[in-house]
Amino acid sequence: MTKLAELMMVLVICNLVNPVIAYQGKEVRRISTPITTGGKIVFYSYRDDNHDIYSMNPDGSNLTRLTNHLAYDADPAWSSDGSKIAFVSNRDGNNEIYIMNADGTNQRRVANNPASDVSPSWSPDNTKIVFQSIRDGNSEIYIVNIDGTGLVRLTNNPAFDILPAWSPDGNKIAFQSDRDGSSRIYVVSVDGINLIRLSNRQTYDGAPAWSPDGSKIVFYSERDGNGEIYVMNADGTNQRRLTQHQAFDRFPSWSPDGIKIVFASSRDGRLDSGIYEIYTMNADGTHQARLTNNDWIDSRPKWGKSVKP
Ligand SMILES: [Ca+2]
Ligand SMILES: [Ca+2]
Ligand SMILES: [Ca+2]
Ligand SMILES: [Ca+2]
Repeated sequence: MTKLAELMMVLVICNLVNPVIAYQGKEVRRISTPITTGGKIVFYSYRDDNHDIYSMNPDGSNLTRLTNHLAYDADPAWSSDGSKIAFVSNRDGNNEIYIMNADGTNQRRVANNPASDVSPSWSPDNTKIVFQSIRDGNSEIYIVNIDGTGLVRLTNNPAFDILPAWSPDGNKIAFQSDRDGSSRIYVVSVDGINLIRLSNRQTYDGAPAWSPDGSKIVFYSERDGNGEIYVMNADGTNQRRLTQHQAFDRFPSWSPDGIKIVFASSRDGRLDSGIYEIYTMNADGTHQARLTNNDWIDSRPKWGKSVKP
């Protein structure tokens, strides 16, 4: 066997069993990363009569409780590199944005304001967080540095401006607003200009989430009579339904490789109970599968990247 063939065999075995292997006294690292659906899914759960943040593998295994506090802990959001999670807690008296490591350690408050601050989403460079707050009298979208400095208000409208999502290219924020009557989805530049409305239905649209390449937005809509997950191009064209169930299907989030979408649904026999479970499906709506199964609310799932060692 030639040296090259021997090396190739080592690399193949290395890819199958272990990312790092010794070859002739030197460390050989894998040369390609296999396609996966990414890292863990983070969500909040009301199990044990207490809102807390949990993570699990994309198949529902390895459930891990990340917060363990008597306060309300919810709205988790992965940093773009999968190393940290932003979340909401009222442990210090009212809803604030907090950050923790992916394993739940080092929980710390980003800012402090007597108003309710919720629904964080990270900038792609992980230096800022966009969130919603009622600190100026009604719900508006704000951006803040993760050390709590540099607060900027992005919207200024008496309507409910909520559920912001930072675009993967860093330039835009998608959000939900009822400023034109019914709730619809808008995109605005991070400097607050170039506001564009992406949906024109009179029914309720909301909860936008970007595809990893920024070309599409997945969202929630009640246009067909009950809450379903829809997808559209990032310019608002080609809107189409992904779920079709009489229960509520909401809060979609794309997997980092773009192949799957995680969402919350009240299907499975609890149609009016408001008991949501976490589900995944392929990005075209096929292969819907339940990940959680209990008598408590599990909701607001977000799919994170694998942290590179
Ligand atoms: Ca809690
Ligand atoms: Ca607050
Ligand atoms: Ca507003
Ligand atoms: Ca439905």
